Amino acid sequence: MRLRENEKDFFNGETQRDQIPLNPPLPKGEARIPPLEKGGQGGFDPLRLSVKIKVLNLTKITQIADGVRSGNIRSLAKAITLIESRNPDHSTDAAALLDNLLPDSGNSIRVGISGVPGVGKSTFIEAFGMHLIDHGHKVAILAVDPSSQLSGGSILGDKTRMEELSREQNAFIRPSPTGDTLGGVARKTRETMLLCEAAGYDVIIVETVGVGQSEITVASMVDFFLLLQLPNAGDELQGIKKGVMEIADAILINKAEGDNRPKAELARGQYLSALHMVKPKSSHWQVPTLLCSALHNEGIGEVWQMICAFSTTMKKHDEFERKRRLQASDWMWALVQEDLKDLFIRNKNVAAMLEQVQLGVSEGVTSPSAAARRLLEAFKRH
Ligand SMILES: Nc1nc2c(ncn2[C@@H]2O[C@H](COP(=O)(O)OP(=O)(O)OP(=O)(O)O)[C@@H](O)[C@H]2O)c(=O)[nH]1
Ligand SMILES: [Mg+2]
Repeated sequence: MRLRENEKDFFNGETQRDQIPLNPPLPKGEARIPPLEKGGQGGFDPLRLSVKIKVLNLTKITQIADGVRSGNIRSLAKAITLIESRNPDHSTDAAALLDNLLPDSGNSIRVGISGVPGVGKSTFIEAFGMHLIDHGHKVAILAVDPSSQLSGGSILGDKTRMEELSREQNAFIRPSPTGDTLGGVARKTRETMLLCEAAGYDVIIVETVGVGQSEITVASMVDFFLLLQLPNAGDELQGIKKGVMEIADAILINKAEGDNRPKAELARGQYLSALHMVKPKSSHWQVPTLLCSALHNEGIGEVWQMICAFSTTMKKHDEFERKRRLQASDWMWALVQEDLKDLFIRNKNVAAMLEQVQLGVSEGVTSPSAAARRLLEAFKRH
């Protein structure tokens, strides 16, 4: 793994001077349980469990956290860079920073937005974001971009389609981080979301392309999931996946202007009847289908009103916080799973036999269950 320039030494050589040992050295071979993060948002590297001693640049962390809390953009950008860093030496600092800011996070509505390429996500976010800013909100736009795994860069959060918004002081647009796995990308986005909340952004938009697992991942980190669709639903409802209908809190048909309007109305009817077949996520929320034209700035205010109505209803029935608590604990388990797998693969007993065992399974010589047992035995021996 090659580290980016800013991942090498986050504190530009000041680390040595300000280092404050947090913990006394451990007896050889003993592991220390890292500090528990309220809300289980992850951030520490389990591979470091066996590392003898943790040093933390507390002064710097406190400075950055204070800067974030006061809404300073440079501090926020610095905090995100630290969170996104792939340098294992930064993971303890990143976790400490998150811990510091966690009590100030959460005061927002988190909105996930998805839809196929070209449906108008960027155009909608530009119009929607401007509407929110006009109404006194501070908006952060983040992205979970599955393609960034391949391209190493972001195609989302593109500032060209969000020209006006990107010039706004009360808007913060952060392109998708790069990562080796979707889980890795989502982990950073989720943590960045908490930083933005601590910085005073009260509407967090998480955008993703409607491809595969990324929608499910985004839905698992937001309060409200909005699915953008095109007006020409047709018989097959654009091949819309049932799974996606199940996670949507609303369907928004974009480009519903001019000649497209009747088609959009027709599509709305089709979605409404399709939605009847889907088990509702909450007995207090009937998933609505709305029409808008992001390009012509029509129907945008209605979307915000609907999200506010959702938030009020969910809070009234105590579902808002309950969902967040569930999401946080699911997230913790997802991180545990991911990190355990990592730990497993890197275990030297496992690594020594992995290739051979895997070959045995693929050639039908060893059964998967026997292979799994052998690997786990080897792991436990360590
Ligand atoms: N007629 C019409 N065109 C729109 C509307 N919204 C977006 N478009 C156009 O549709 C095209 C795609 O819009 P984008 O906002 O880039 O779509 P996107 O979903 O962000 O696309 P990707 O970033 O590729 O996933 C652009 O040419 C927009 O101008 C709308 O409400 N009406
Ligand atoms: Mg776009």
